[in-house]
Amino acid sequence: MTVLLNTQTVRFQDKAPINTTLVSSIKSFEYNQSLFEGALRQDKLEPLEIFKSNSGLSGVSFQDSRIELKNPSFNVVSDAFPRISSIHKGKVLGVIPKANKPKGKRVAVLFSGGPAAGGHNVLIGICDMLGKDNTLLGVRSGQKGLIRGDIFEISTEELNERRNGGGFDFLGTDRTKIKTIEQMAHVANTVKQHKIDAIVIIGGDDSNTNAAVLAEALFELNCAVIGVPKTIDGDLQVSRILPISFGFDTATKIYAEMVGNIIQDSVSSLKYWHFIKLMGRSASQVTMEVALQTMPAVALISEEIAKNHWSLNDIVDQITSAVVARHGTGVHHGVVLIPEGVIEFMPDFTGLIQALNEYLVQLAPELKNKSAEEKRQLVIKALPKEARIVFESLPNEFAADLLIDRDSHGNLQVSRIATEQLFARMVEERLAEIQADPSILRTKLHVELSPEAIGRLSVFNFASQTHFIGYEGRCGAPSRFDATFTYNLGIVAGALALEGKTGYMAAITDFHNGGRALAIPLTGLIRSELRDGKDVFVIEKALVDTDAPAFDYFTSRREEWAKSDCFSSPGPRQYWGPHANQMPISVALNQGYDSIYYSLGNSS
Ligand code: FBP
Repeated sequence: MTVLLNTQTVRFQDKAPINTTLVSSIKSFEYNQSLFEGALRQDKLEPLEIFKSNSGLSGVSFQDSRIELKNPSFNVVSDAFPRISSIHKGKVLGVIPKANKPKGKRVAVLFSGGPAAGGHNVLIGICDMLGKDNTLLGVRSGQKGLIRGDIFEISTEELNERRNGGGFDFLGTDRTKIKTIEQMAHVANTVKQHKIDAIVIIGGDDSNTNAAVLAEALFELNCAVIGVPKTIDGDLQVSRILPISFGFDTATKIYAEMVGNIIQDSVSSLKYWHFIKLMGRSASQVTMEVALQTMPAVALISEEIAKNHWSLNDIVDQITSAVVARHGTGVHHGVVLIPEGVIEFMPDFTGLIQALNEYLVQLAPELKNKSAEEKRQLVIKALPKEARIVFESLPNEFAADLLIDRDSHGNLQVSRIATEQLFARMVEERLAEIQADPSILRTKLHVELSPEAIGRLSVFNFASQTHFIGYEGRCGAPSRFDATFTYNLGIVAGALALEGKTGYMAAITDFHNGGRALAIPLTGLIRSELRDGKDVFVIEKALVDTDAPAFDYFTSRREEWAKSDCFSSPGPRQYWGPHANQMPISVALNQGYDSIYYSLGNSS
């Protein structure tokens, strides 16, 4: 017998008139002003003690902090950046208050690269430091806007509407890199036309490298260029002087909330293994932090994979071992965290990706307008033997993912590679192999199971769900940490601009101890790398340090996390209440702090 469910539309016969008071409060949410956002707009931003004065923010001057950066590329960098290098001399600057601020300066600001939470507070920090006697200009659409001269004057009112708000929507952002002489000439024109004294570039490692290039090029025009460290990836860090970039805390808190919810679902539904890829580009900083916050069954760390030369098959075996071991104790669910850039770190893929990067440029005209399969065949023919073997062993859809266009910096767009699906599928296949031949367990996976457990495994129906969590975390409202951090980064950047200090990146450190403002010379961070016989300048990405305390702690706990469901669900980020001042766990561990609560300014 088939039972059909009758459905009906519930009708309000005695429809009440819409309440006008209710309507006006709902309408007030339009244009991004939810109740939550409205409350955030009212929240005060706290400057570090050193910037406080009776009338607005105190002016500051920059002085030698006695911290010196040793750059192994010193000679090459000095030759390429002679003007700014001769001023920087590798010295990190600290700040001291001074009575008066310069007047009449015009400072332009732009966002560059992917969005990160807190960008608007950087603008507020700059604006507050400039005060009424100077002018803040906004550049639309990143460095592209600088080339086009797409610039407008920013008002305090416009900024206040975005206080503590997420996103980069006020100015927009993009990934244009200023590299040609022609582009540089356009920028010089913009500087002259708008009488710009300083440009603040809010960006990641590539954008800050570009900031140094601009600082050198605009030196004669007396236009200072200043960087602000932004990226959710957490790969722009400088040991004790810049523990983290802004945006990382908010993104990892959002991801940790989502992962915590998924783990909670998995221990409730009792049937799925969830494979979750987390954004963060090459470095596994994001995955490490989310793992420390949520304690999943498995978390892959790309840097460890590279260090141990683990191949794709090794990793599949490791995950399968965890699945089998948990199955042996009656647990048929779990969560695997996968860093976005993991494939770049597997030795069998490194050569393939390098070869593909090269051939995709060389073969570009031939590949144009070809179908996916035609492209695959052309690439197979061009690849050297070892890379070809790996490429041909991949499922078709995954191989096609590897052929997508590179970004403007020539990077593989790892966010578009479906590694979470690849791992889920390969673990399923490996389990099927084991079910067909249980001796693999001992010979390949080195797992000993009782005959009874093997019997149960033979009827195990492995079910997986895959997720990619990334864009969800870049534009949320900044966590309390990021809100305060970004405001103060803006203040430092504003002060650097007023003082005409060119080629520096604003930094805040000592999060546990009131905060300390610093200015890092970009020429101390830039390294030269030989690529295709040419010197290329880069700020090296800060990857997960497998000798650092955060990684040590992670490895000391992960077996426990794999065995049992001792997970943690951190919930939404806190804005008010006792735990609003939590900073990233990996930062607290690596910096050697004694608490996970930060104190910046008066916030404690
Ligand atoms: P930035 O390094 O510019 O901050 O960008 C970070 C990031 O969010 C990465 O984690 C991710 O791989 C990439 O941007 C995605 O870029 P896009 O926004 O161009 O899709």
